[in-house]
Amino acid sequence: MADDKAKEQGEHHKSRLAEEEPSPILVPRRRLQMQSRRDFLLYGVGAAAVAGGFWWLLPGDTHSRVLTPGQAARLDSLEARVGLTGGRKETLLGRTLTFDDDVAEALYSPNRIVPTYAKSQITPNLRNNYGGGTPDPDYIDDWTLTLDGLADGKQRKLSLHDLSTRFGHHEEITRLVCVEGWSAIAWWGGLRFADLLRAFPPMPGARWANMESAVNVDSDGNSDPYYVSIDLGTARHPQTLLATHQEGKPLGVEHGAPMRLIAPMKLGLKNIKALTHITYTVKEPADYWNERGYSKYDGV
Ligand SMILES: Nc1nc2c(c(=O)[nH]1)N[C@H]1C(S)=C(S)[C@@H](COP(=O)(O)O)O[C@H]1N2
Ligand SMILES: [Mo]
Repeated sequence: MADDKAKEQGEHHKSRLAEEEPSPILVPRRRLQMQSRRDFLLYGVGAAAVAGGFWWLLPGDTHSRVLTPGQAARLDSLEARVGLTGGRKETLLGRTLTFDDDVAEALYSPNRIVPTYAKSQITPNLRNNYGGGTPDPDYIDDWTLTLDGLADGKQRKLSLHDLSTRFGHHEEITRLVCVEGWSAIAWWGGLRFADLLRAFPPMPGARWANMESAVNVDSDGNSDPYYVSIDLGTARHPQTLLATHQEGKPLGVEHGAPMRLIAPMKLGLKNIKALTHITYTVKEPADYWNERGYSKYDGV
């Protein structure tokens, strides 16, 4: 099912490329890059942004030929949101502050499968990229995962034992991409976020999972909770794990023991370590790095 979808996306991608042979594609691309708040992030979503930028220069009926109905609908609503119609489309490109995030999100397919790798391709010595300091491992023994924003209105606290006995274990070898300019292939194991969502459904209307690490510390060792959010489509993605293992062993403190998010279709900064709380929300929550000037969509 997911494979078919990926194949279908591939076909669409091909036909889109075929239509994009003409040179005008370069114009919106440069414009998008100039107007981006962070050119280097656009590099990651470049293909989507280029497709999105070129998109508005095509006659309307092309929409239904190169995109899936879902993508076309999301683009239509995006056009409506930023007030783009007919001849004004080109001149208005990029005027919206969150333009790159919006285009990336509109073109995002929740079923796109990211590449996986062989064990021989694993990057040795995965970097510990705690932005502040690595927390004192004392927290691990009493760790629980707290869930809020659930359909039954109750708060749930789950132990590592609850989580690892109740849900199936999945492994994947994927690439972790850091916005600072490095990436690494790493081997993870854990439960699927989708399985947790099925067992403890979010409240009606919820679209986001806000995740927090209450044990995160700054470079002086003082408490500095880390928080990021992902949309529930990304949370339900089959490659999105609540990882408990790395290299076949329980996670070490430096990589987020006892549980971290692995969402390989998102930048490393979304892959929160030492996860302690998940809250489902209707409105998009704030992100630690987004509040400090980075993007919030953060696709790779
Ligand atoms: N709690 C917490 N999670 C975090 C971070 C952090 O500073 N604190 N850094 C993020 C960033 S920027 C990256 S690139 C990845 C790195 O994962 P690693 O340290 O396992 O290589 O963790 C992410 N998760
Ligand atoms: Mo990162």
